[in-house]
Amino acid sequence: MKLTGAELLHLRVPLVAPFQTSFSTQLERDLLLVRVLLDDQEGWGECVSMADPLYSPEFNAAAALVLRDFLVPALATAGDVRAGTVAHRLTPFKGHRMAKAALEMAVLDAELRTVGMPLSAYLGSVHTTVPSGVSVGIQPSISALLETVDGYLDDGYVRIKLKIKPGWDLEPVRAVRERFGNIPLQVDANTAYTLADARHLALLDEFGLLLIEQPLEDEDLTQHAELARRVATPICLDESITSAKVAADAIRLGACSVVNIKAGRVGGYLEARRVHDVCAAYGVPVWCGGMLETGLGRAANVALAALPGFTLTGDTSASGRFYRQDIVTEPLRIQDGHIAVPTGPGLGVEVDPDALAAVTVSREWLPLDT
Ligand code: OSB
Ligand code: MG
Repeated sequence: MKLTGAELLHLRVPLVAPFQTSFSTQLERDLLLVRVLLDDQEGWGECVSMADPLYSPEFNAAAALVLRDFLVPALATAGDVRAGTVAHRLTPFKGHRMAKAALEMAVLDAELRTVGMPLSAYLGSVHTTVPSGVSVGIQPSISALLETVDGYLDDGYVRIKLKIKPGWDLEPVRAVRERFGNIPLQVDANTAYTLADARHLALLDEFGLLLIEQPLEDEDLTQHAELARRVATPICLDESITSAKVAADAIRLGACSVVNIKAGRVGGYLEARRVHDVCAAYGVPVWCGGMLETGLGRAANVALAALPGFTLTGDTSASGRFYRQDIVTEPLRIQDGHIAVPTGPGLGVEVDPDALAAVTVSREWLPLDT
């Protein structure tokens, strides 16, 4: 198929409540979407980068630039464009995995719609629903935290993840354990600690957490391996895992015993499947992370999370966890603690033009021959 059009959309979507992590407090999702036309069949991609380079080196303005100046022109001159070869076409350009992932996702959506195949079937998914976990931001107080967690448990979420940072770690975990007992519970530090904190992090061991996610910096694989020897709680990597190769290295080094897979972080859903395959070969459980996606990215994540190696509950929450008004016509809903895997062709969800217009800051057609 031929790339006959590509459009970038910049959105600002209000969040239902502020989302605080060790690296930022967000009140809205500043978001980049990619819309492609392949032989005039539309496809949508969602870029997981944020407005600022605080979670990853990528950020929205840079992703827009690299898509406009390099990635989209490379596909436009490639002749036949197929999802399975997009990553190969973009290999000459270093890094920028989130931007590449968004473009590949849009091509996947368009291609699968032309053949009537759901993304889940293309990826090899084996489940029709996936369990739904929720990521709970850092709260202004312990009482606010307990109230927030209580609300999510009421909604039916089957696993709680608490964001932690130095000064907000033992106390919130203890409070949640004391109040809610032995619920499936894990924590995410988003690189906020150093190896010097090993003894402190080992104090989390008594709480029986499922895992500690990304305690140290992205590039600290050896230090994570050292930390893993000093704490009993399993170490899970998020930011560090940028490809299937890095996942293999991290596992071989003993840097992690669990992997969080985010398609955007590794360059797309096809590389995400390879990360899943590598982890499965090593017997390492994986789960699907989230990046405050709208229904588009959420639908694709749920399809990915339905692969057989996703044996841990992911941050695959309902649209309503972050957004009062999603941009898709059928927002993803939690039912009995699970989210249904979309069954329609491509992403299996449709953009609601009015809802999209209400949060769109700008749209730009990209030149295809520069
Ligand atoms: O580290 O998993 C993370 C959100 C933005 C950036 C990084 C992370 C997160 C989350 C929320 O934890 C995941 C979600 O539910 O979308
Ligand atoms: Mg994380």
